[in-house]
Amino acid sequence: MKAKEIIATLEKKYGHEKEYLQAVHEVLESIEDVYNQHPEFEKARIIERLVEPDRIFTFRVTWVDDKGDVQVNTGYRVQFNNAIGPYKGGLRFHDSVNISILKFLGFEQIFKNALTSLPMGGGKGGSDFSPRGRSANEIMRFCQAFMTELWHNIGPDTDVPAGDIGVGAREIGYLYGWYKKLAREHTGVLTGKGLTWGGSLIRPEATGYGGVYFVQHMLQEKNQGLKGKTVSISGFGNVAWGAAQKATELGAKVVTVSGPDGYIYDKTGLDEEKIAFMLELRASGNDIVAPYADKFPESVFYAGKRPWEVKVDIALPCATQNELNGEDAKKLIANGVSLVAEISNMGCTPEAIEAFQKAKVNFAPGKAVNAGGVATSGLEMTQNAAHLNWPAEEVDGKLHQIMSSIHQACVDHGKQKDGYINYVKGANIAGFMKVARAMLEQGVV
Ligand code: 2IT
Repeated sequence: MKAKEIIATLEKKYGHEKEYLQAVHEVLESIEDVYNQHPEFEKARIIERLVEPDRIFTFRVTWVDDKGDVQVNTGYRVQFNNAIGPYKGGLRFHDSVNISILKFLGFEQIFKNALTSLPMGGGKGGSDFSPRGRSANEIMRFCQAFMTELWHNIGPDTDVPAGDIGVGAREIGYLYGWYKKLAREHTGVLTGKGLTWGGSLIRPEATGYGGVYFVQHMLQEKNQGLKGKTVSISGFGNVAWGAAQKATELGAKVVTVSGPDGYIYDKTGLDEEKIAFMLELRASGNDIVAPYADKFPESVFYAGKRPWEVKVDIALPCATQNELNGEDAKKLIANGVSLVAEISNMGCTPEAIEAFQKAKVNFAPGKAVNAGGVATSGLEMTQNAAHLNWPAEEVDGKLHQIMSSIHQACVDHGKQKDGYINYVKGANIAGFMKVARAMLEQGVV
């Protein structure tokens, strides 16, 4: 395989899909050497098959808003690869959603899911509908219209969607209710369900918790710990709050949160009361953060800015793709950052990653760091299939184990001669090898 040639072919075909090309580029660059040591991969055209989704569904979603006006959105499901298990991955509801973003997310999901060691393939879906500013009734009608189109293409052994940006417990509830009505089956077809109807304890906080457990391992590798470290976090959605809570619990000081309106710098650090305030603000349908500074006068709100200009030991992007660019990386490095871990998917641009690696900053990519979310979805699937519920300690214990084994896989495949751990390379190689071998064993399909 020549990574450059494959990328050139994809650029010709999908030149406008920049996030998808970015994600493919990163993986191919990492695995090229290992791939070329396996002529059987080349013979079976593993990489050409892997970069193209198995299939993509696109559908119109029509619904009526509270004013009685008809609204039209586009829905998608990308079934990317099911070599090691049913397609698995979230649904994103946000006005920025397009096919490039969902293909990048679906592609990343293949390797992330492989890293969890659980039997899950890669998929992703969503819509250009944004729940922000919509009433609960509007969201319900949208979810029902969306599921009317999607339901016959998913199933507990076929494709199991979950949440992502804009899809939390409320949306999963509406989607599940409508699936159940259409399929006449109460089955584990979605994850992130409510606790009384098949959901798993720890799933809501799992992405953030898992991310912080991964960071603990990165620190341990250098004989360090989280205690006393200052941490900047971006966002305050499904992912950031779990990260903020766990990092705080383990003795770190989280000094930023952010939203579409700007960021908050709180030099005294988040605590339980502040996290509860942010969760309430979110539950009211707001993802802005400015009210935090009104409530807690020791903090400052910076309108329209991102938190990467703050001097910290650890930076954790938790919001969305490409939210930390080369310039941000330079600022963090100049301010002496020692560890950056993406909890968002592809949170850093290629320029930012290159800058961190050049400066030997301990850096790890989303597909390893945030895999605890989908791993706990996998644990929810196991509980559903066995018709039982595990206690929180059992789920959390398994999550710990999984994050530790992902970290070890990254070290095994990414440790360089000088001792620097290239987690990007490690994660990509470990995830890829598992999927490639499964594809090879299953023949040309
Ligand atoms: O990006 C992700 O891994 C998720 N949004 C979670 C996917 C899942 O199926 O739990």
